[in-house]
Amino acid sequence: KQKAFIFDLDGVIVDTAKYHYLAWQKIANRLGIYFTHEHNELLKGVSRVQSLEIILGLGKVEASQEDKDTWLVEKNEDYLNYITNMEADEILDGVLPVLEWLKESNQPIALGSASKNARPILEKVGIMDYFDAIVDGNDVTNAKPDPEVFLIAAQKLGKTAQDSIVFEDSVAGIQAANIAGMVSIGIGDKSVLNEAQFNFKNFTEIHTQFLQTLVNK
Ligand code: B16
Ligand code: MG
Repeated sequence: KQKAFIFDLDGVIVDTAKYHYLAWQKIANRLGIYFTHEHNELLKGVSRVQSLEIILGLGKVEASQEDKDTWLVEKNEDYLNYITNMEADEILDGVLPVLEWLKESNQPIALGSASKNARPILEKVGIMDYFDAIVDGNDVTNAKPDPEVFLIAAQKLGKTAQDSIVFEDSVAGIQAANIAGMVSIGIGDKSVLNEAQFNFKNFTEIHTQFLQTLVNK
C-alpha cells in the first residue's frame, strides 16, 4: 500500500520556528508591542503577511500599507540572516530515520509548508532528494488553516485526502489537515496541539511500527 506523507517544514523538520520568533520579536519590540512565546504559537504555520497582522492586532497598532511592507521586508531579511548558515545538524532529531524508512518503503513524500523560504532551507540541510513534491508559500493563495497547501501536496503525489498523513507543529496546520480530511499528527506540545489525531513530542518517539500502521490503514 501507498499513502501520501506530507511534512510541514518549520518546527517539524527543522527548528526554524525559533528564528521566525526572534525576527518577529525585533519588529514587535520596536513597535512597543508585548509579544511572548505564547503569542508566537498563533504565528506558527501562518503566512508572513498574516503573522504581521496578528502582531499588530496584539498591540492594537494601525499602520499604513507602506509601513507594513517595510516591516515584512525587514523581518524576512533578519530571518534570512539566521538561516544563512544552516546545515544538516539543524534537522530535528528522529526526522532522518523516518524519511529514510518512508523512502525504503516506497511511500510518496511531500513538503507542505507556508514558508516562501522552504526550498533554500531544504537545500541547505541537504534533504531535497527525499521529496517527491514540494508545496510552499509560493504555491498557495490561502494560508493554513485553509487546507489548500496540503490538498495540492496530496494531488501532486496522486493520492486522495483520505490517504494522506500530515505532520505538523502548528495549531493552524493541524486544523488544515483536519479540514482536508487527512490524518493529523501533532509534533510538539500535546496541550497546544490537542486537535491532532495523534501526538508526539518529537520524531524520536515515532517508531516504524506506528508508520507501518499508517500505511496499512
Ligand atoms: P516565510 P511552516 C511557516 O512555515 C512558519 O511556521 C510561520 O511561522 C511563517 O510565518 C511561515 O512559514 C511563512 O514563512 O516568512 O519564510 O515565508 O511551519 O508552514 O513550514
Ligand atoms: Mg510549522
